[in-house]
Amino acid sequence: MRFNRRQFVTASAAATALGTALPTRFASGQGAEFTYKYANNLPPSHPLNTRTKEMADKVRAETGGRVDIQIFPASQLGSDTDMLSQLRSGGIEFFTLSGLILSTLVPQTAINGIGFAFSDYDTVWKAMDGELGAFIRAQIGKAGLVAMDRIFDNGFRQMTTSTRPITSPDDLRGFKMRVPVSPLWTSMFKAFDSAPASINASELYTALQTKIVDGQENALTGIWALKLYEVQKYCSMTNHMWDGFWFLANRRAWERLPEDLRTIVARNVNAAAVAQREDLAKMSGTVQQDLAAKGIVFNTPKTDAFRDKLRSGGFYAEWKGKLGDEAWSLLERYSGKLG
Ligand code: X2X
Repeated sequence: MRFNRRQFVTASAAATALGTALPTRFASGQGAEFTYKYANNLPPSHPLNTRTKEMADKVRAETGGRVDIQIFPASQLGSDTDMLSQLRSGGIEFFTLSGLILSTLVPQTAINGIGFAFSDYDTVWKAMDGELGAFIRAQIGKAGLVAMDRIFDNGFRQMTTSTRPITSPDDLRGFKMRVPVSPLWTSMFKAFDSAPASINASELYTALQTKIVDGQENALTGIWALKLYEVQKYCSMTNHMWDGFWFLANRRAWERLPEDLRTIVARNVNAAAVAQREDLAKMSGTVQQDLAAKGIVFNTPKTDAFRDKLRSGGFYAEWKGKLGDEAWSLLERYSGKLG
């Protein structure tokens, strides 16, 4: 069939009129105007996933079904390294990633992981919801990605092993420690004189099970969700760094959303982050007992010696140089003087 121009214009006007008259569709996937993939590295049971699932439901309802966010948890779409590439190319539209791992692309996003910079959550949220977080998000923006305002909690990190408790930095000498793929993590565990191996979360359980490494470090909620108690015996409460997940969007995908839809997504993502932080705070009261019940043996080493080791090894001086004076003084505004 061939249309002349006049008929074509009439036909499309009719289609548009028909389109607006159609009933709102809530069905998942089909029918949504924007079907976006959101991927992450944690199991569905982790509050990061329960809260973002709620977020996706609210976004679907509030946009009248126009935005459908489909969640792919547990590294289903690949490792963090793979997912970061997919986010950049637009293969996935949303991704939550540790700032330390994102630093392979945007170096200054590692800053919140500087050893012993934060001593409590009050300071963490002041910094990350304040000027330090704003500075980091601006750096992310320059790399073609968009970071939502509120960072999700990944927690204060503790060290676990299958061999013996870590009681002092001496126990880390030569120790085969898994670290996520990130220059800061590697540098920190080198400063402890251990033998760090960069392994993505998707390979972590197997790496511990097959003894490629003897230990790893993660927050208690992560150790719980990833079932690392099945392949680890000891947990040493070092609180050596705090880490969070930035909720990232591919910029082109983000800008394809009309502004009113962007507002709905951003508001719900930020609300999910705040709720997820509260979930982790609540879990912190019970997760240690839960892990102990699974056979994990806890100890609480004095952390001064770990911090001294980083200081004497030049770790703080090195990272001040790498991150730059502006970033460093922003961090110290919250952490107090480091190094
Ligand atoms: O890979 C990890 O250890 C994890 C799950 O904590 C992060 O995403 C940084």
